[in-house]
Order: sequence, then structure tokens, then C-alpha cells
Amino acid sequence: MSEGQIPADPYPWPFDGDLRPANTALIVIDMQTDFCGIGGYVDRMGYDLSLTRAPIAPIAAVLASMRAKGYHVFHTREGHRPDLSDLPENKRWRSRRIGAGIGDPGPCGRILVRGEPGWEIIADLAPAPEEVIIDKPGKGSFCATDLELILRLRGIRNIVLTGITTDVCVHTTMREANDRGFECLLLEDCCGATDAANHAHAIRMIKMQGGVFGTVSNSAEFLAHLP
Ligand code: C5J
Repeated sequence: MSEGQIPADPYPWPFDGDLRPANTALIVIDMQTDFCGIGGYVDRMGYDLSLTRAPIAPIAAVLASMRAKGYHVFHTREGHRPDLSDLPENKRWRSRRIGAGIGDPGPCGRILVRGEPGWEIIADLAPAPEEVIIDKPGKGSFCATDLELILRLRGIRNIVLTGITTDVCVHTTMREANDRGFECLLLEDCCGATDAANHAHAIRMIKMQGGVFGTVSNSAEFLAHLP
């Protein structure tokens, strides 16, 4: 491992040691009430909220350090237009089958609809005014968004992935980023899934083939070595 690299498994990150605030971004994925708050989408589906709330404190620590050191910060929000014109019929149908219909009213407003209370990023991780917010209708952060354009215009090559859920929106985004040539690091304690085993398996998948989508570290190692 060379100076300026983060200890990670299966390889220290980034691969070539070129880690600077100018070429590196933190992405905080979907830390919205709908995914980790009482009365939100995940709560309505009956999953254990402690799993998706576990990464809040580690993300806050990483966010504070990266802000202080001048790194780029992006946030994403999954959600749909109020007229649901960007909501695929099958996505709505599947959510309704399990009693958490996207677009339907719930305790936090219409589920996963832009502008509703449940769709907002939680206060603990509120974006700073200068940080980029990407609104996405799907699981991946690159599909139907301007994320790639903004990353390229800023000269960003390295991406630190955090947020929820590990096996869905975080994994999809990591795969999309990796295929586009970005150098990806996932911080495992800064992510959470609706099922503990799925979180563990999603982490394991990344480590196959020498780091098939990138590499994995944790917030303590990251904070101790971030230049
Ligand atoms: C899901 C997400 N799981 N943010 N969304 O539907 O992972």
C-alpha cells in the first residue's frame, strides 16, 4: 500500500494511489425517510428499520471529514414525479402487492413521491447548500439522471459509496459507476440493507474476481487514512 491509499479488501484504494479532493467524490445514496424513517416505504413493508438506520452515524462522520477536507459531495434521492409519469407500471404493481404502493398515501405523505415528507433526506444527513442532489426514478444513480455529466465536468474519477440499501440502490450505482470507468470504494458500515444477510452477500460479491466492481473498506480505516 502506498501513501495516500485507503486500506481495503481486496485491494487498497484507489488502485493507483491518485486520491485527492479534486478527483474524488462521496456519494450518499437515498438516506431518505422512506428508506430509514418511521412511517416510510421500508417501514410500511415491515422491514427492520435498525438495519437501514445503522449507517447514519458512520456516514455523518465521513461526511464531516470529507466536507472539511474539500472533497466533492453528492446525495441521491429515489422518487417519482407527482403525476407518476416516470413510474413504471410494474414497479407500482409490485409495491402495491406488498401493501406499500408507490404513489399511494402513507403516514409520511405519498410513498416515494418527490416533494413529500417521506422522500426528503433525513435531517441528520441534510445536504449542504453547495452539494449536488441527484433525483433518480430508479435504483441506479446513473439511469435517467445527469450524475455522469456532472462527475465528468468536475474531473472526478474516484467515488466513495455510502447509503441504503446495500444490495439495491448502492450496488446498482456501484455497478453502473464501475462500468463507466470510475474507481469505486464502498464503506461497509456506511451502508445497510433491509436484510442483514443480503448486506453481507452484497459486500462479498464486490470482492470477487479481484474486486469485480471495486473494493470495500470501513469508516474507521477510511477516516484514519483519508488525505
Ligand atoms: C430500494 C434503495 N431498495 N434505495 N431502494 O427500493 O435501495
